[in-house]
Amino acid sequence: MTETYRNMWSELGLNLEAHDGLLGVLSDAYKNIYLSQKNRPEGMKYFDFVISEVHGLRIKEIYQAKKEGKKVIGTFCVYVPEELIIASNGVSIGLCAGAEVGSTEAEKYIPRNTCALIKAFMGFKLAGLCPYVELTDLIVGETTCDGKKKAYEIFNDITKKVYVMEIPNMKEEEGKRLWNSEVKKFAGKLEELTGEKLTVEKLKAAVKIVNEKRKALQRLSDLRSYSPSPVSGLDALLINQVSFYDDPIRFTQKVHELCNELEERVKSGMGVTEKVSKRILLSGSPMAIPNWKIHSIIEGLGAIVAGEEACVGERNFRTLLNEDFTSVEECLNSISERYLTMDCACFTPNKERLEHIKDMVKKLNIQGVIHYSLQFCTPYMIEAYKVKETLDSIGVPCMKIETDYSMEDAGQLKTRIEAFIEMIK
Ligand code: BJ8
Repeated sequence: MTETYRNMWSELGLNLEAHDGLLGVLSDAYKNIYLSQKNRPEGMKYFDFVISEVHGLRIKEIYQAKKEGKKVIGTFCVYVPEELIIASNGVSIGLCAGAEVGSTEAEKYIPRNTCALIKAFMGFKLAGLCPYVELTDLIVGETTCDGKKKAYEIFNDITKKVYVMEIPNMKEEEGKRLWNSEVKKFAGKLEELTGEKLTVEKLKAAVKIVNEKRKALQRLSDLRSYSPSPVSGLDALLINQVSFYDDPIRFTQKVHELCNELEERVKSGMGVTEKVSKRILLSGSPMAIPNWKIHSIIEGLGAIVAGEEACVGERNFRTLLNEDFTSVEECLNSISERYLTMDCACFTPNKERLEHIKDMVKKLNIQGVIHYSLQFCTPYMIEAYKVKETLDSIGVPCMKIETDYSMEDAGQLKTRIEAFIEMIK
């Protein structure tokens, strides 16, 4: 990949030497963690290809779209309505990063004890490693956690293209009104940026595209409820990560192709693991690509991750958007309602999340929950208490871990997770 795309990366202003290093590390990690898995479905070949071209072909496609006049909108949060970006003829790209590279650069601007996800998105940009950031015309931030909202101020000084949506902390009437007006303001911002007037037809087409993507991910999630699971948690996590930057129509088709194969596996009782594998739900902070750390530890110990109660997971596709609107206003109202059904720990109170976790435990036949917080991610670290309390009340074992993107604690985590898995009945 390196030679073919060198000119493009150079045009985008990447630090070629550091970027070569990053691709080398990514490719080695992928071989060790993904390609070494046994009995993978054929349908995963497409996603392997996507990863092998993560800074190649997909960047070329987006670059081409941009040359043809499309605007590229980068996002960091599942509260940013993708439908509006697509309806404005834009390309929506998730910019969260899940690797430690660039942290030293980031720490020149933000404290060392900031969550790894924030350090990574700052670090990727500052170290000249992210072609996606360079392609964006607008970067949409949001007032979720304190770390993100303050980091966006600095990120805007660096990139000059950050727009922030105000997300309420509570879901009372005032909060709903605020969010509704933020959705409308964002729609106006997109119209101004792209020169595309939003119409009912454009919105209907965009809502359908995003709903179809959600339905495909829901289908994949349902198939993971079987034991033995027809697909590994690692592979399902990868698909969810890819959902944030692949072309949505092609992605949906490829997920369905994979699901057709998984259904055949289920019919014949074929799984990626033996029937006895213990079934784990991972719940908590988002796992941005290429953060595969906890899944690889759990599955390396012979258990299976059967679901992710997270933004890179169920939170992103749990709820569809109502398609029966007849005006732009109605559509924007539906968008604002749908997005507020999500249950990020940044909200208070956040009882829905506890109910959703119980639902997932039941639907996916979960035997134990690992609550995962990125270090310094206060909302999830604190909400872990209520998650554990809820799971204790229904007799489901729950273990809390706090970690970051480094592998320094991998040995210690492995020991703790192994003991947890052994203790699960
Ligand atoms: S909806 S989880 S994507 S805000 S940056 S909260 S890890 S300390 S990403 Fe998030 Fe939207 Fe919520 Fe989901 Fe913690 Fe880090 Fe903050 Fe983070």
